[in-house]
Amino acid sequence: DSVLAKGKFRGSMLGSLIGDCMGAPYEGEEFSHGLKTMVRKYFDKLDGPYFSAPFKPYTDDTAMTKSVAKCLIEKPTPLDVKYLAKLFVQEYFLEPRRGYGAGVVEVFKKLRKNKFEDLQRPAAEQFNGSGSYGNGGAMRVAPIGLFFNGNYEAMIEAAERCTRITHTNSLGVNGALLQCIAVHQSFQLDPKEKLDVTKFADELIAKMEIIEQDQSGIVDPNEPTPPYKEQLLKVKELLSCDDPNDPIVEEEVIGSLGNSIAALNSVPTAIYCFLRAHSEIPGIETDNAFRRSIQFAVNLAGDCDTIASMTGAISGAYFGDSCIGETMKKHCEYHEEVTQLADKLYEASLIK
Ligand code: F2R
Ligand code: MG
Ligand code: MG
Ligand code: MG
Repeated sequence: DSVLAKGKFRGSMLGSLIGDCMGAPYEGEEFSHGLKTMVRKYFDKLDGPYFSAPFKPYTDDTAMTKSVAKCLIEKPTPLDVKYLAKLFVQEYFLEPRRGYGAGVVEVFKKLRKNKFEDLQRPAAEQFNGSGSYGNGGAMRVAPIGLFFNGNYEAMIEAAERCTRITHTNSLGVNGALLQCIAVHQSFQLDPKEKLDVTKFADELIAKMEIIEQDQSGIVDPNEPTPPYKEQLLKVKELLSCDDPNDPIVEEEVIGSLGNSIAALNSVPTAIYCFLRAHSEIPGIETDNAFRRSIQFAVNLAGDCDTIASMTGAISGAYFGDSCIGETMKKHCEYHEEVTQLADKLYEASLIK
């Protein structure tokens, strides 16, 4: 049991690192069949024997995830948001060229200027006061989904407080909550039992229904379906109509769910990649469902470092680290440190 849990912490943390490193070279590209072929060659090579090559560098996704894990390890509960904000800012000014979002840098500068006395205002002022709806909250949330297993309420509260340091738009916040819940659900499942993908999606829908209702107050039957619930219904729809003779292709996923930096158009996409990879995908020759999920996410292009990173976090929390190919792992910058962080996070989660 503890071996399984420890492997799941490593799997999820390494999965998010690998997705980031593997997707980063293609971030911002448009989907094309040429790109998909390039991605296939790249994954095939990294599934073979070890060869020496420069590291694939990680980006802001991993830089911020590291800080969240560090904060939970050093100052377990309740989440110390002031300390976490300092870690984010410190990390940014140490290595500003990790591909951070264009807006979030403003938050870091304001936090540093106000000496972390006001943690709320800088994020709230973003985008003329509407707050960021980017996926920056979701991309770093996995450690929280792992750490708080067994305490759902505390997990949701910590994920929301972690996100609000930089993102206050309800789409940015709820996207982070959805990603956190997906990691948490995966963590709790036994990878030896066959995954019921419809049930997994239904459980996410039920939880998001409560979260999205809380904000709008009373439910009016004439109200439109709330945004995340609507996206998750599309995830189910895509999963259910996947006919092996006419498989769902990348263009359909991009057209239906999206592949952008908006949390609404990337978190449900990552969940789809994880669930879809439980069956074979044409053009991805592997028996390894973990690899399949990340490769499919990278194929989507667009914000594929982040979508693949979020997919890897969910997949790794389900399968554990035993599913991760050694060569692929060893080509990612910081993989040893991430393994150590995952182990420390696991230890901290036992004594919280
Ligand atoms: N920033 C990137 N990729 C761009 C290119 C990087 C390049 N490779 C390089 O090296 O320079 N990737 C990273 O950013 C995403 C996470 O972003 P985050 O943390 O959410 O940042 P931000 O700035 O808050 O939001 C991102 C953009 O979304 C738009 N946006 C958000 N809310 C908005 C609103 N209310 N109104 C209008 N626009 C809004 C803005 O364009 C923001 O800049 C990840 O992909 C990560 O990998
Ligand atoms: Mg990035
Ligand atoms: Mg089709
Ligand atoms: Mg990205």
